[in-house]
This record gives sequence, C-alpha cells and structure tokens, in this order.
Amino acid sequence: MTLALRSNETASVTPIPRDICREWRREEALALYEAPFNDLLFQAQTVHRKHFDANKVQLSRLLSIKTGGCPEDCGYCSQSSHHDSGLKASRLMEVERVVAEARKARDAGATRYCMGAAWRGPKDRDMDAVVAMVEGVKALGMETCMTLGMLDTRQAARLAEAGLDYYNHNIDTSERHYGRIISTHSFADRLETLANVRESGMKVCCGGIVGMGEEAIDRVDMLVTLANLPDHPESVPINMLIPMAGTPLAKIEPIDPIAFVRTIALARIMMPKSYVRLSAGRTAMSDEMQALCFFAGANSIFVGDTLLTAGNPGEDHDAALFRRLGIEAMEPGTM
Ligand code: SAM
Ligand code: DTB
Ligand code: SF4
Repeated sequence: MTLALRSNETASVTPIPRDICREWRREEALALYEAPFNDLLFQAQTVHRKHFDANKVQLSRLLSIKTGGCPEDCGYCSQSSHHDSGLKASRLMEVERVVAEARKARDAGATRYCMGAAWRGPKDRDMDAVVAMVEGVKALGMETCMTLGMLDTRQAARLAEAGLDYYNHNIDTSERHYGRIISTHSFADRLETLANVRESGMKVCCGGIVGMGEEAIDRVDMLVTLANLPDHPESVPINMLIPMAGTPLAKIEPIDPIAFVRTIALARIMMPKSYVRLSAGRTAMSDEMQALCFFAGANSIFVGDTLLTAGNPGEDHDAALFRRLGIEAMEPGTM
C-alpha cells in the first residue's frame, strides 16, 4: 500500500445534526474519562463505527506561511517572541510560493491544505495576501484551512467569501488552566473568534493540547467546552505537547500515554461525527500508542516531515504503520 497524500474533509461534508449536539455535564464526562479503560475504549469504538469507516484515516498537509516572532506568550510555542527557542522569525511567504508548495502537495496526492501563521491575528494589511493564498490554493482544486490567530467578524467574513473552507483556532486547554499557560489573550478571546468563524459560515477546527501539566479534570473540561458549543467543531485536533527548547514547558513531565488515549476516546464519544485529529506529538508516540488512538476513534492525522516548526513522522513510517494496522487513507468523496 502506498500512503497516497489524500485527505477528505470535502466541501460537501454534511452538517453535524443537532441531535448529535447535546448538553454535556462535566460529572458525566469525568465518569466516562475515569471508566475502566476497556469499557471506555469499547464505547468509543462503538460510537466511531456508527459514524465512520473504522479503518479509514484522513490525511492533511500543513505549511507555515509566517514563522516565529509572534507577540503572544503561549507557554508551549516555539514561535513566541517571549521565549528563546532559537527559531529564526520570517516574514509572510509570497503568495506564489505558497501556491507552488500547495501544487507540489496536490501533485503528490494531497487534497486538503492547512496554512498557519505565527500571529496574534492578521493585520488588515495582511488580508489581501492571505485571501490571494486561499484563492490560489482553491484554484488548484484543493480544500483550504487556515490558522492565523484571532479574527474579527469582518476578517472572518472576508476569508469565508474568499472560499476558505476551515478555520483552525484551538481552545488548547480548560478555562481554569488557560491563564497558567498564556497571559496575552484569554480563553474568552478564543471563544469570541470561534463564534465569529461560525457566524461567517466557515467550518470550525478546534481542539487543544494534552500534557501541559494540567489535571484530568482540565482535559475533561476542555472537551466539555468543545462539545457544548452551539455546534460541534467539524474537526477536533488533539495535540500531545511537543516540549520545545527555550519555552516554559520545555522540561515538563510527559503525559501518561494511557491518559492521552482516554482523552481521544472521550472526544470521540462526546463529538461523534467530528473528525478527531491525532495532531502534534506523533514522533514521540510508539506505533502501539498510535494504534490505540485510532482504536479510540482518532481518524485524521497530519502527514509530512514537519508540522509548523516541529518534526512529524515521515510518510514512509506512516505508510508502514497503516499497512500493519490495515488502515487506509480516506478517499476523496467517501464522506
Ligand atoms: N497563531 C495561531 C494560533 O495560536 O491560533 C496559529 C498557529 S498555533 C502554532 C496553532 C496551534 O498549534 C496551537 O493552538 C496549539 O494547539 C498547537 N501547538 C503549538 N505549539 C505546540 C506544541 N509545542 N505542542 C503541541 N501543539 C502545539
Ligand atoms: C493543530 O491543532 N496542530 C497543528 C495545527 N493545528 C496548526 C500545529 C501543531 C504545531 C506543533 C508545533 C510546531 O510545529 O511548532
Ligand atoms: Fe503565537 Fe499561535 Fe504560537 Fe501562541 S500558539 S505564540 S498565538 S503562534
């Protein structure tokens, strides 16, 4: 099997029905999170099979269009100018270069392209360039996703009008833990951008990071916040912290892999029709841990050697893992 670089969150994906979205109480979510592992995984796999092909995983490509020099102080991030990570900041990439990179990815089989910028949010003067990127990548016949930081309603409307399919904006952790990790913007700021994105009609990609010194209840609360949004995010990236040199979280103790898998399982149960993306941190995971994540309901990954600034398993490794597990890349048009 070759690992075709295909992804399949197609523009025709059906909206998540209202009855899937119900109010979750933190006590019931916590009880599930703490259930015997086999019971939790059985339930997650059962829910997963109701809504997805359990042997198909969606693949997405990431490109950093503006790296480093970010004014925000997110404690996990190599791109914050508050930390001495040794990363060289660069300016916004030329539109032509972004489109050329996307074309290469498309020719290698990718159908979905995610572009990320190390910004608090785009400045109005940046908007023409990012809109041109969306239009250029769309013209290649690819699906588009961007993560540019905070958006106001005007900026969200403009990106939606340009044809941007998804906007990624993570809540990252619980409201309680948020202020210990980031001081330059608030949890409420993140929710406001998410509401602006939703209102614009774009699809929402929103998740968080596990392993930032939080407690189990913080992981549960983060998922309760996501599952109790007026509509579930269509994509839910669950990142395992990549400890980046020079950041305040560089030396933090790694998360127990079982706790990470529990988080994936709970996300799957609480947001049954969303794509749960096993995002950052896969290079530090064993194949067996990734297999457990797929069993717990993760059905999307990033492919390619790099994420934004950090490493990711190469495609040869992912192809071999998929072969061992009998997993296939999601074909366009199957969902
Ligand atoms: N500046 C924008 C923002 O903050 O939304 C977009 C880029 S930011 C790098 C996108 C996401 O990457 C963050 O919200 C976080 O979830 C994830 N991320 C960043 N650094 C990470 C790390 N070291 N380990 C795991 N996830 C990380
Ligand atoms: C998300 O939740 N994870 C991706 C994507 N959205 C933009 C980014 C992961 C970044 C990992 C650290 C880095 O590459 O610097
Ligand atoms: Fe900036 Fe985003 Fe990194 Fe925070 S996560 S420092 S906003 S690039």
